Amino acid sequence: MSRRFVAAAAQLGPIERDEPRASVVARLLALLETARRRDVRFVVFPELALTTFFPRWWIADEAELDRFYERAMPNADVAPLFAAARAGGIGFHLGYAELTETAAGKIRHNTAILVDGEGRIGLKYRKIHLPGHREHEPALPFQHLEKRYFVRGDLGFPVADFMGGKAGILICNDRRWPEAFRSLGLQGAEMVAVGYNTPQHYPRAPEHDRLQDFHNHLSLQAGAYQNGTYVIGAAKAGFEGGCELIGGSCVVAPTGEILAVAATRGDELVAAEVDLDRCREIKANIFNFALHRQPDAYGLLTKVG
Ligand code: CDV
Repeated sequence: MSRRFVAAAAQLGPIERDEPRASVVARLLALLETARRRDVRFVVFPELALTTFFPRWWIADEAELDRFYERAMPNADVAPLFAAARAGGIGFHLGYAELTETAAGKIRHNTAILVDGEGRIGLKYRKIHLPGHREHEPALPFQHLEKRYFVRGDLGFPVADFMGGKAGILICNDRRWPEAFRSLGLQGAEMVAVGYNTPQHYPRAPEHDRLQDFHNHLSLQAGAYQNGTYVIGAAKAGFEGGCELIGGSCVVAPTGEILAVAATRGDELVAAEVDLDRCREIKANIFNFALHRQPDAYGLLTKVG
């Protein structure tokens, strides 16, 4: 498989709380069709791409909460997406809420997968950095209950052979943590998919509202450059459930340069050519880990407590 192809972030505009899966999947299919027409081989959909960003609401009714989770992947709702990707030979990244039934009860993860052009799941990741809070905080303009609705991912930061190179996944808040990106970089990642739902307004530090787009690109670009990898960041954007989400979906080169960026906060395909061999420009030089890293001096990074 060629290591040179067109990749794209498939930004989504708002998904309202009552929007049925079938309608969301139809939107994903429309983006996939645009990708096919533009000869795109790999498409990155956002974090929790099948539903609204439900952690913004306190949901006391368990049946109502369960409605936002997938119990199997693929399943009947997303089967048309897998079929279209297979028909077009297009790989994709999909974020979704995952529910696993165990003898001990329900386990909930914020999950994302990479699916190859033949419709096979090649990598699964469960979000490790879960932001927000566990309890209802009615004084806030909206909740961020990821710490309540998900448990920490238990799959580490895996990388897989994918699309002729090595690929990994981070989910939203993970992108702000250099250790998360470096964990993928240390395994040779050449392409990292990052889906996100980032509110424009951060109630605990509103002075940073004007910086949300800057901090998004700062994190994605630094992660790309410091690890010599392409990064494809896909937002859920726009006014969703009364909350404004940033856009800025982009494709970032291993040099840290943004190759393409969204012009809207709606459904939009943001495509750029990637050449995975270009990762070597960074990996073999300024960030040649074997030659220049000093891990024995970094003990504090893994000290617990
Ligand atoms: N979905 C997220 O992880 N959102 C966080 C917000 C809450 C700060 C983010 O890091 O963008």
